[in-house]
Amino acid sequence: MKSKRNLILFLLALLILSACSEDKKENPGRPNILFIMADDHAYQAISAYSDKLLKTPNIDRIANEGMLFTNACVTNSICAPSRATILTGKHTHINGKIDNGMPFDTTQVTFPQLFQKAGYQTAMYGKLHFGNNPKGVDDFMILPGQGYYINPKFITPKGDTTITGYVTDIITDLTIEWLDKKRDKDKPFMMMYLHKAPHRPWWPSPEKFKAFTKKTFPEPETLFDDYSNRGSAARTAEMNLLHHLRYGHDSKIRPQTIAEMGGVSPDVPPVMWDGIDGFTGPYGRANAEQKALYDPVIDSINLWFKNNWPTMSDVEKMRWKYQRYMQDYLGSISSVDDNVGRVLDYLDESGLAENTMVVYTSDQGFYLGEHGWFDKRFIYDESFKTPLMIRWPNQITPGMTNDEMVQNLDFAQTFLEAARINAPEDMQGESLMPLLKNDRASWNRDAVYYHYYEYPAVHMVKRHYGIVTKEFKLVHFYYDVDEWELYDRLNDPQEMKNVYEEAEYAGVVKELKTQLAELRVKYKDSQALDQKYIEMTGME
Ligand code: SGN
Ligand code: CA
Repeated sequence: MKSKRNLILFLLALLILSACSEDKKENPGRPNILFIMADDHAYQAISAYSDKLLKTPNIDRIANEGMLFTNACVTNSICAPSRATILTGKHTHINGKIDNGMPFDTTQVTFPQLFQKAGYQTAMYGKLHFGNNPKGVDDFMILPGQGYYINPKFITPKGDTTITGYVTDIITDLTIEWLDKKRDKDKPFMMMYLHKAPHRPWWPSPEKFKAFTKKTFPEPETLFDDYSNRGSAARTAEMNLLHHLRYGHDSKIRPQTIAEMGGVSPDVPPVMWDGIDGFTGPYGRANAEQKALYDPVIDSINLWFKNNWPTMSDVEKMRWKYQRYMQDYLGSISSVDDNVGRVLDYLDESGLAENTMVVYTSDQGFYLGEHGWFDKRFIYDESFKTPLMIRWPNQITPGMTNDEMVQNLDFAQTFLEAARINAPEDMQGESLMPLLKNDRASWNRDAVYYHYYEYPAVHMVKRHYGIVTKEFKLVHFYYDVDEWELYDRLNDPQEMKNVYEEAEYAGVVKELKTQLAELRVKYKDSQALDQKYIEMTGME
């Protein structure tokens, strides 16, 4: 009798349990969000996209266990404006952060504030780039401005602090500590884990510096681009590896050694070798013990440079600079990958992985020698596109790839919908939720809008706006020139030929111009903004 009753109880319990787990699948408790963003991380340097340059097994896990977006892009390819767009879900002409120099209007609604109001625990660790006290976060430790690679300073709610070590490791230690010990575990969390790396001056940890300076990387096909068949903007930009990469700053050659050698740099005036933020920045901040770890490698580079540089041709110099650039840039990313692995392991060990949406992205893409360039800013693919992958167990089918035109503009609404929090009507993106659920029929965007403003400024990329579809890219460089460019993305993926004037594309130009005008109305952008720019910045 008793055993029969026990059996019934057991079956009942089983029924309830299985109903619960069904419910969890269909309608999980509010998910945690872990938003991971690196600074200037090109998709070309993530093996989930291409393993030509670097293996990133940990970052790849997010794509393999979730969804990889191959056409993700930004609205304005520069650091602080991208972050302002991510936080507000609005284009930069609406949130006011049109370039790195403009202040961010902190009275605006940002998505972390909405999470906080909805009962989430929120935190932000790492590089924000602007503002002292980010709103909507229960805890924060952010780098002031660009921050430092070595022994970084942090702004915290309790005041400033400096932590000894390498920035990528430190931001990760702090993130794991918050997840493990500092947050209220009864609430879901929304954590922004924001790396400084691999931003210029591309400063690897001592171990990665040692390992990566032994490697040689394949050159991009367009390393020696002469910018023919394009407009004047590509020719006048100052981000060419041969001409604009600084010797002391970017190549880890000691400034005093260059001075000793005298006149080795026809392109760059000596004064540029010792900016406070460059070589002398990270190296100058290092203590004796840290310097000793870097010195043997730097000394061998110096020796090689001293013996070889004076007799090298421009082609050889370009090749050498490209290799030095990749060694430092990819070495910096390799630490980001190791540290992302630590956080993913923590999520697994703590049992958090199951109900946590993990996002990996960058504030924009970057040139890794394509068109002879470093840096970003242009609407051309390498800087316009940005890596994006999202893992969300039980919600996203693992291993999916998606090629829809999605933007950093969409992140806020996506995270809000995932957490079932209402998004404000005036956010300008689209929630990516239908795509995450593989419901492509509910997604009907076929073109995105882009607008870059920061000019005249470092790297001298002219102001421009444009429309991009999967097939074409139409761009208007409108300031101090009046030039249009059209690229056929499918037939000319490297964007080597502007076909704007070609008769066979006349129909495409006409159609895209109409669509571009509609987008400018939809997103409330207008040429009058030039006037706003002048008023706001005082620059013509
Ligand atoms: C610095 C860098 C530039 C970079 C801008 C903006 N020069 O000025 O190369 O484009 O930041 O970067 S450096 O010599 O000081 O490193 S952003 O990521 O903040 O937009
Ligand atoms: Ca950046």
